[in-house]
Formats: sequence, C-alpha cells, structure tokens
Amino acid sequence: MIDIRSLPLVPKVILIAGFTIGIVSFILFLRYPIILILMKYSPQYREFIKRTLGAKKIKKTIMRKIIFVTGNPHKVREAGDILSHLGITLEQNNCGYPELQEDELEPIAGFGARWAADKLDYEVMVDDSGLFIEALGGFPGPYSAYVFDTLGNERILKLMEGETNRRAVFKCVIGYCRPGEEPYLFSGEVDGEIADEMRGNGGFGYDPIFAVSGVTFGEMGEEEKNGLSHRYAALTEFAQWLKKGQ
Ligand code: ITT
Repeated sequence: MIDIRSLPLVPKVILIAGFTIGIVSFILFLRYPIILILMKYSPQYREFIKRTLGAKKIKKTIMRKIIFVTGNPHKVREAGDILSHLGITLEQNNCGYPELQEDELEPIAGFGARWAADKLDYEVMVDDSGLFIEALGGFPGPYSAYVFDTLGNERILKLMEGETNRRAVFKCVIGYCRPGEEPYLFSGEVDGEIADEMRGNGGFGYDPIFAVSGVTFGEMGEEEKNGLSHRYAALTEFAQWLKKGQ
C-alpha cells in the first residue's frame, strides 16, 4: 500500500484529482438508475425525490415514456436499444398514420407525428426512412416501403446490374410531437453503396443490400449497425434535444 501522505505534492494532487473525477463520473453515470431503484423500493425516498426534483422533472428526465407509432417492430427494437441508456422507454403503437405522398421524408414524418399525437393524446414519435440510390435518381426514396413490398431486394439488384455507380444514402427522419403542438423533426443519414448481391441474415428490409465500407447492414451485428446507422444519427439528434429538458 502506498502512503499518499509520503508522495511529493504533484503526484499527490494528480492522484486525488483523478480519484475525485472517477467518483463523480461514476455517480453521474449511475444517478438515474439509482433514483429509479430508490423510487421503486422505498416510499420514503420516493416522497423525498418527488419533493426535491418535482414530479414534472422526474417524468421528463428519468421515467419518460414515448409512444413510437410504427408498424415495424424492427424499428422499435433498434430505437429502443439506442434510446434506452438515456432513460427513455418506447411503447409501440400500431395505430398507423396517413402517409403523405411527398418527395421528401420530412413532411411525411411531421404530418404523421402531429396526426398521431392528436389521435393518441400523448407525446409520440414516428420514423420515416428511405433508401436513396444515386444511379436511380434517388429511387426508391420516400417510396421505399412500397418498393420493398412490391419489388424487393432481388429486383432492386437487377435494376442495378452493370451499374458502376453504386452510391446510396439511407435517410431517417424522426418526427416528434405533443398533442396540439407543432412537430419537431430530427434527421440522420449514412452514406453507403448497393452491394452486388444480398449478403447477411441480420436486420430487416434493405439491410442485406446496403453496405457501409463494404459490409452490409445485414452482415453487421445489431450493435454495430445501431452505432452508425441513419436511425442512430437521427435518434442521437433527438436525444440531445430531449436532454436539454424538452
Ligand atoms: P412504419 O412506416 O410503420 O414505421 P415501415 O417499415 O413502412 O414502417 P418506412 O416507410 O420508414 O417504414 O420504411 C421504408 C422501407 O425501408 C421499409 O421497407 C423498411 O423495411 C425499410 N427500412 C427502414 N429502415 C430500415 C433499415 O434500418 N434497414 C433496412 N431497411 C429499412
């Protein structure tokens, strides 16, 4: 054991500062789980925390539930993984929302979020995503769901046969809205290319044909895709905005 008192001043200060920073970061990192556990198991602390933080703040920061309106369970799983470490839980609602016929994803997500928030009378998010292939003039873009259901990956690969420009962008727009308010939009995208053939069994939708740095989303593990995807980029923007106390 080193006797800290016997150390020269500079190492002593560095050691004490490092130790303090470590303890503070540890407490900051664990504050929400600790508060949640205390609130769950101790009525005494529950009252104390409610009084100190205020019910509104607790709801906003540590126990926030957002309804994710989508028919796609893969999206819920991915978004849930990405947002869970921020104390946000998602609840899927499959009520559907009218999808506008637009050339861009933003108005579709904005309209959908507003419609669903008013219908459910709760704060909601929607996710409108699309694959934009450069050589096809941005096709299928906002029509990605329809094209996937009607043509599928094999036929898209056929359309791309012999094409040397394989650049594509996957975009995601998160629309968030509270009842009676205007929607907020958060966009994310990832550059990639259309693979020559379908590769990988992971993910869903276009994942087997969309590659980033030569690896398709279908070949990546969930964690890898969720750390670089279009959805990750949009949700990070959304989470940062929520963290500011929205
Ligand atoms: P909701 O509209 O109910 O949310 P959806 O699957 O129809 O579900 P989109 O219109 O946003 O959602 O999706 C467009 C298409 O792109 C659809 O076929 C999806 O399966 C596909 N897609 C969306 N995100 C994807 C991702 O991360 N990886 C691969 N394909 C994806």
